[in-house]
Amino acid sequence: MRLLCSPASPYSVKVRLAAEHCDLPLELEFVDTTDQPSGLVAANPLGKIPTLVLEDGGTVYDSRVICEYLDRISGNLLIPQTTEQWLQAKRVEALADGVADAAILVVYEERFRPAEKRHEGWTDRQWTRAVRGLDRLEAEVDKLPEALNIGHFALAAVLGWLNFRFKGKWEDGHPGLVLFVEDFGRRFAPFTEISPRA
Ligand SMILES: N[C@@H](CCC(=O)N[C@@H](CS)C(=O)NCC(=O)O)C(=O)O
Repeated sequence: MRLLCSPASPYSVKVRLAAEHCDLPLELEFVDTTDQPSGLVAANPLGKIPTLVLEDGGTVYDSRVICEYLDRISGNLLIPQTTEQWLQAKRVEALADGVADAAILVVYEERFRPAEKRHEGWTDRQWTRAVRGLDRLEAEVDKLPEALNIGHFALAAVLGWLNFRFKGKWEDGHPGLVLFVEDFGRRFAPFTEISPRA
């Protein structure tokens, strides 16, 4: 299986951690989405990463669907099956992805919009949303089970990405999350190599 991805992308990192956990090897193809390369758009009309290309040429996106696919083919190594634990893991994943969705818009505003066209109210709104998500994750982090699941991987991916893009800006009021991401490489060694980077 080939994963179109980027070393900086939080959603790509989530999928790579999940695949490591399931012991499913992925061939990585790093893609720069800026120019919407034709190979990416052919695989995923949305032009987004991560996108998984299967042996038979079939494609899987977005990151949540890819993780569900990895869970299915690994015999449910990622997603708990009891309703209560499933709900907790999927809520943490949705919150972590939602924090990334909001904060990435702040990055894109600066990257893609000329300074005179930027709208501070818009980026403030996104950042406030991201912080509200982090506040809720801070309340949830100690309740996560010992056995790693998709919630842990989504959380580690977004916090690693915040450390990469927003160091010094997200930690206040989130000591439990700071501890979680500092400690995650000891709990799950591949994180040290895979955590978001340029
Ligand atoms: N909901 C998607 C989000 C994917 C996403 O936004 N990926 C970013 C990179 S981190 C991307 O491809 N951006 C390119 C663009 O928006 O043009 C997922 O979970 O996979």
